[in-house]
Order: sequence, then C-alpha cells, then structure tokens
Amino acid sequence: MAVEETLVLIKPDGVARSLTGEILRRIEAKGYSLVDIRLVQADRDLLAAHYAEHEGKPFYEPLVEFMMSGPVVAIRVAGDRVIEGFRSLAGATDPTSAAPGTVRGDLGRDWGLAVQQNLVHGSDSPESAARELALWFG
Ligand code: DAT
Ligand code: MG
Repeated sequence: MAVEETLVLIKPDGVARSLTGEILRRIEAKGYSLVDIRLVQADRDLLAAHYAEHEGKPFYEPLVEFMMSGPVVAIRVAGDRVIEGFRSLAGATDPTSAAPGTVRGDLGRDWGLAVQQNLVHGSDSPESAARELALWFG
C-alpha cells in the first residue's frame, strides 16, 4: 500500500448544480480522507499554471473561461493509491462515454462539444499531484 495525496477539484458546474456533497460523499465512502478543502474563485494565472500541459489545444481557452465562470471546490485527498483511485471514481473525460457508477458517468451531462464541463478534476500522476497541490494550497 502506498499512501498518496491528490488534488481533486469540483468544477463550477458541480458547485452550481449543488453536487459538492454528493461528490464528497463518494470520496469518503471509498475510504479516502479529506485533508484540506477550500472554495476558490480561480483567476487566469492559476488556471494557466494548472492547465499548462493543454495550452495551445483547441479546447484550452473555453476550458479556462469555464473554470473561471464560478467557484471551484479544491480538496486535498489522501489514501492508498488515491491518485489512480480517484481517476477511477471520476470516470472518463467525456461524461457520455464515462461508465455508470462513476461521478461523470452517473452525474455528468452531455454538453455537445463542451466536454470540459465534466464536474471534477483529479491529478493524473504523483508529479502532477505534487505540482497541483502546491498551486492550489501553497
Ligand atoms: P481529464 O480531466 O480527464 O484529466 P484532460 O486532462 O485530458 O482530461 O483534459 C482536461 C480537461 O479539458 C478535461 O477535464 C475537459 C477538457 N477537455 C479535454 N479534452 C477535451 C476535448 N476534446 N474537448 C473539450 N474539452 C476537453
Ligand atoms: Mg487531466
């Protein structure tokens, strides 16, 4: 077992749809621990750093605009293999393709071309988790 920490974000669509409690419930029910949590109105600088790997892609600008459209809940989550485990709980990036039982599969809506509205973010590697936790929690 390897205890890890990951960054989870509940994106503006999740907060606006009052799904924060449901998403936190799923994280806790899986056995992960909430270590820190904050409600953040992200600015462009923070999002540019967070999504640096996607700069230049066609969805980058709409993604950043969407992430600035309302508050985000940032959560430091700890647990055994939580980086991979939360990605499993979240499901595939496109909510329509995401498997039933996942956050995106159960709760995400089809947004046509606006795939970026998919409720949650989870770090994808130990390196990403360390970098993203430093950005959002300092
Ligand atoms: P994930 O959030 O599953 O790690 P990612 O890191 O590849 O996915 O992309 C970051 C976000 O960008 C993703 O949550 C939604 C948006 N996105 C990714 N691919 C997209 C696409 N083809 N069209 C629109 N938005 C996209
Ligand atoms: Mg990603």
